[in-house]
Amino acid sequence: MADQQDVKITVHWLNNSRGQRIIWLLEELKLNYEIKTYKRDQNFRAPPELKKVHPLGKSPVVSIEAPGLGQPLVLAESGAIVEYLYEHFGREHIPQRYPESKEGNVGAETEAWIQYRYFMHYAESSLMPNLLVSLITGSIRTAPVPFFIKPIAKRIADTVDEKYTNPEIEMQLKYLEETLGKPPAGEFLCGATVTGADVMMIFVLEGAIQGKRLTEKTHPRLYKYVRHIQGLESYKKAGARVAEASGDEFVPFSESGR
Ligand SMILES: N[C@@H](CCC(=O)N[C@@H](CS)C(=O)NCC(=O)O)C(=O)O
Repeated sequence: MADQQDVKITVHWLNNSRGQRIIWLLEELKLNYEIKTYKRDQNFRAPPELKKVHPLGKSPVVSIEAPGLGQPLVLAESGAIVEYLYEHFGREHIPQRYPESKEGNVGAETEAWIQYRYFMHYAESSLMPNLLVSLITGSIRTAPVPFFIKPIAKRIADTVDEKYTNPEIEMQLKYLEETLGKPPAGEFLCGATVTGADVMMIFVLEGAIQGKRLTEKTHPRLYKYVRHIQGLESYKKAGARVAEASGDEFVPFSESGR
């Protein structure tokens, strides 16, 4: 495993974004890093400068400078960044994949590793898209359209939510609530320590709290889990670092109002 000496990590962080995942992870791994901040415009989009770092102009993006590299290595997509950082600087925090003497056997993977791999992908591929649909239907309802269009727009948004978004989000949160209540989950999703699965899931669950889909009453385990993570020293330090870098008070995504 690499130690960080001579490796410079820069996180391109956008306010109210998945970029916070990476800052939390870097604090968990106790790595040194710099933050370059970007501010969303009035349409909640990233500013064009982010496209100079990566063509899609999304956050998070991480650039890594290391001896022997002519150009910084630019990594995008939070799951890919999380995996890269763990593989180089935190391999011991990835759940063990195989039990002793079963190395490489199909189906012999540990429950913790299977859960870890699953949630690394699930966060962005299954839960997040539904919260995004919910955001879109919400903005259709409040769109500045002529008054005679408003009831039609509302009807379309309500139908999408009734037929798809609401039951889908409810089903997934119920599943997560149950998953957190049994092994291999423990204090965290894959057991007793933070893994990439938690790093990926926290932002999405914070989004569900913000959208009032997840409350202490409806999903007590999930709610407690989010608040527990938000109380960790590493999470608080991550908040303090972005506050310092951005000049704005850090507000967790769950309470950010957007
Ligand atoms: N699946 C990507 C999503 C990246 C993404 O969409 N980031 C949002 C912030 S959470 C963004 O940059 N939005 C601004 C924009 O698209 O203009 C990831 O996990 O990194």
